[in-house]
Amino acid sequence: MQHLGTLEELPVSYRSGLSERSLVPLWPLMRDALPYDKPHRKTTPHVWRWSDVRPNLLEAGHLAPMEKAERRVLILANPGLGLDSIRATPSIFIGMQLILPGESAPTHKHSPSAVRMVIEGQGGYTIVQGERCPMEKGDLILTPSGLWHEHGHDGHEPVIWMDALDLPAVAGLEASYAVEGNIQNVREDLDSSQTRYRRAGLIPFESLSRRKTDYPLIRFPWSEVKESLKAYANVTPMDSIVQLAYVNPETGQECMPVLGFSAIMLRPGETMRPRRRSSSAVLHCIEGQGEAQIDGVTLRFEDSDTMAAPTHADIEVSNRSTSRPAFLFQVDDAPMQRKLGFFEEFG
Ligand code: 1HN
Repeated sequence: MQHLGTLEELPVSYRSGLSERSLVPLWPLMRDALPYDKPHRKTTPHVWRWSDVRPNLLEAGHLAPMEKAERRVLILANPGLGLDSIRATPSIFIGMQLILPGESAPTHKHSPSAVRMVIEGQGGYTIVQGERCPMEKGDLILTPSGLWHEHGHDGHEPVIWMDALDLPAVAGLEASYAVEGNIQNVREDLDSSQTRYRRAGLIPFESLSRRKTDYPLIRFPWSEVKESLKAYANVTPMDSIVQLAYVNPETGQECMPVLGFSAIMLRPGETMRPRRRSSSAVLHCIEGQGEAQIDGVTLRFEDSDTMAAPTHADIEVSNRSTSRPAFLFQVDDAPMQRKLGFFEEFG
């Protein structure tokens, strides 16, 4: 292996001359910038337990009135990246959001893209660009870059969901900003998952001859996803992973540009060993319990717990129940890595 020169080997006067001119020699930094074989990763395998998150979020309901919060969110900050960096992984922002009966969160739009995965409570809704999306447990609702969105709550108990955003990637490019908006006019018809895109494999005929819309389908109801996973599991051998990707029904490609979303079913007693990937990921347990091994770290999880996996991680996830399936929601940054040309799968 090549031995590269260090900063200390350079004359002090040369180094200070460089600094004064905002110049930096690469060769002492070369192995930091390009480590051999695997990236240096600060992100640590981590689990945020619902039993820790939930009471603190409910307390925020008393401490932070909506007028003072805009969005009442607790951020899942990866300890390896530091609390200030407000990232679950290098590219994924995860927050847990609480909205109380009668409250609303004002209309805005922003350059980062977001999704919501509903965790508990009934009567919540999100309006995305005039489309009213009911929020039931396990529903996935997209609020892509540049689309107006606001939240409301007609029910009687607290509603909580998980927000996943590509904020770290967008903010890293100094491109993150928001615009305030007015209350939206809501279209009368049901959301597109119940009307135009009621069933996989069927799309409005006229969309064959017009330019593809970026976000034809905004809401993916969990009832449909869960049934689809169970049906798929029936024809999938035990050594294969039962995993469905949330895609744009018109293009068949990932439904958002930066982050990818998928749902996994682990049958009773099943262990999945996905190939090692260059992408980082967040795994959220919608239902069930089990144990994950992420780069050798054992993380036990149950309902509504959320885990972070670094890039290039070795991952194994087991359903520890012998009678009930476990359902996981996965967020990863593979779509961005594919577009940038460096996504890899190993082994
Ligand atoms: C945001 O706009 C929402 O619209 C949720 O509900 C979480 C986290 C960071 C930045 C913007 C929302 C967010 C956010």
